[in-house]
Amino acid sequence: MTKNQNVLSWVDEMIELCKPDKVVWLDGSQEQLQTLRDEACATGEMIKLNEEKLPGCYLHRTAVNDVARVEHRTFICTRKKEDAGPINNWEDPVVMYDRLRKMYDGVMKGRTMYVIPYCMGPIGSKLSKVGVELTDSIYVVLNMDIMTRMGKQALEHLGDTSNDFVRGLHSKADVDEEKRYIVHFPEDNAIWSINSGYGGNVLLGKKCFALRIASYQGKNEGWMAEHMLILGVENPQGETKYIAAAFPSACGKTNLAMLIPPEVYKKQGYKVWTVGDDIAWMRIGDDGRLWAINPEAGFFGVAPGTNEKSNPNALATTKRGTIFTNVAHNLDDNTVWWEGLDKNPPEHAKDWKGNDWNGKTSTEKGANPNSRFTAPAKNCPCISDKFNDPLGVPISAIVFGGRRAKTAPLVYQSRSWQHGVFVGSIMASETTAAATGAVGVVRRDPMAMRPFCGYHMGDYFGHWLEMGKKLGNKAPKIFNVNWFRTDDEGHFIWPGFGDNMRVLMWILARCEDKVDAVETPIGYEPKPEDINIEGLDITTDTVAGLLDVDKDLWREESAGIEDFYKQFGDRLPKELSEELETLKANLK
Ligand code: SAT
Ligand code: MN
Repeated sequence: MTKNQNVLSWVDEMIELCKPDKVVWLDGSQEQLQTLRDEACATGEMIKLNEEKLPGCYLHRTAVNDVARVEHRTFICTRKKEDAGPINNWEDPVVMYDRLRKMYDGVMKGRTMYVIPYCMGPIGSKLSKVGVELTDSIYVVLNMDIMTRMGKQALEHLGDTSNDFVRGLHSKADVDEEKRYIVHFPEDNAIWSINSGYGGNVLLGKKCFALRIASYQGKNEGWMAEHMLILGVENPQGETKYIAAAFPSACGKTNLAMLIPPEVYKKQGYKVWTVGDDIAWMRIGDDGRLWAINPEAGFFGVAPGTNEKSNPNALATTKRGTIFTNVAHNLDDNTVWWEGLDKNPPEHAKDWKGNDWNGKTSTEKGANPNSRFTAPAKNCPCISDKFNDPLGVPISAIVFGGRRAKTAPLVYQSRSWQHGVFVGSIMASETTAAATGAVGVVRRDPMAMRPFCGYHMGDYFGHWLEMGKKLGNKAPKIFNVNWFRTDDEGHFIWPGFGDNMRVLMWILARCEDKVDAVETPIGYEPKPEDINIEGLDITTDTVAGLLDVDKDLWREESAGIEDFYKQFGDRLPKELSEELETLKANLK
């Protein structure tokens, strides 16, 4: 399928190591994929769902011990320890290769090795990059088919001589969590993953390549790989402005990316278009502005809570050609169900573990809280017509956000790019089910990249500052939002979902200099009356409350930031310490 010797000799080397019985190169053809789907159904790896109700859809269950990313078993193996930074797990690459080689030795005996060439980003785009994943899992092959542009086209994009591709090796091995490793060798363009079958650990194009390896490449090559959705807001005159927004996993990126405008905006003719829901690759274009592509071709979205009201576009996207993972299986009509889909759980069902489950009487959950759908972007009713554009889209605003019950206001704007980098660097959020570990604990998650930055986080902040210098006055404006403030009873105050557009409208008005702001100790905020609440049953006073900056809480916050910053030592850019000093002074 290719004459590229770099690819061929590396695949040969890995065959020699893993010793598969058979090797199959994925060409991307429907015939080949259908053969694999049929085979996965025959072995029980996947279940074919109701062809009338969910055409081309399948259900898969992972091992019970294998339902989320494993941050404590994820490594960045740079030659020098300090290059991985204080937040990443590190091991000497020589030691790690040695340890892993022993584990991969003969691991595919009796199995087939699938060779998946794939392209992250539109075929033919200068922003796109190629990877090759070797795996012994058909589930991985079929997910990669949805999430990337895969097959022959990717090898054609790479060409016959290039060596610029990411070498990904994956084996489920025994799915032994004690021996699970998700390992990145950024200096070798390589990812080795073993003993998992869960999405973020094994779909190597996604977090492993498109964030960890790509963030490292971006630093060296002068571009950015970010954990961001990309959406376009089209005004009634037909002009579209694009926003990139970073939120930690399972904090609503997919919902924001696909939002349905509230009636006030819909009736005026506003529309929202989705470019991406998880990852943005951004470069400075010939015009000096920041341009972004979504490197992925599908959505790997959280199923629970997705419904006709919260995200009708995502729901529509999952109606065909979708793989569901760890949701409940409705045996009456061979469809799927998850908590928050509707108020009518099936009585005759299997839960995500495959046990008999009655949704009406059981106290157990039917779907795992981190159950997922893998759905083709082209199914999405609001997919942007720029989705496949090799140039990407120009970004007007960058938005950071997290899940914070108090502290962070509904929205504020940074005073400058430098201050914006500070705002991103101090992001904090309550943890979710997307990674193993306790849920609901506040942790610092700079730019939502804490689990995904492939090098020293201090250098990463430095790279952001560099990009700002290059962008100059063409830099996007930077904002922070928080949809998750709660009242004394713990209820969310802001309605969220589609109504978040009301905040995006203020953000875009700021980018176009069409609305004033008030200066606060933490940055610029809207006047409460400038957030449009027409049609909502909250008042301007509620908005004022949501915008309130509690100086005591922020003084605690700045102490927390100071602590957090300490670990970066002299690799923390001095600009950020200056910003922290300014914040402390403003709070006096
Ligand atoms: O599991 S993934 O890492 O692919 C999804 C996420 O956690 O954002
Ligand atoms: Mn994500």
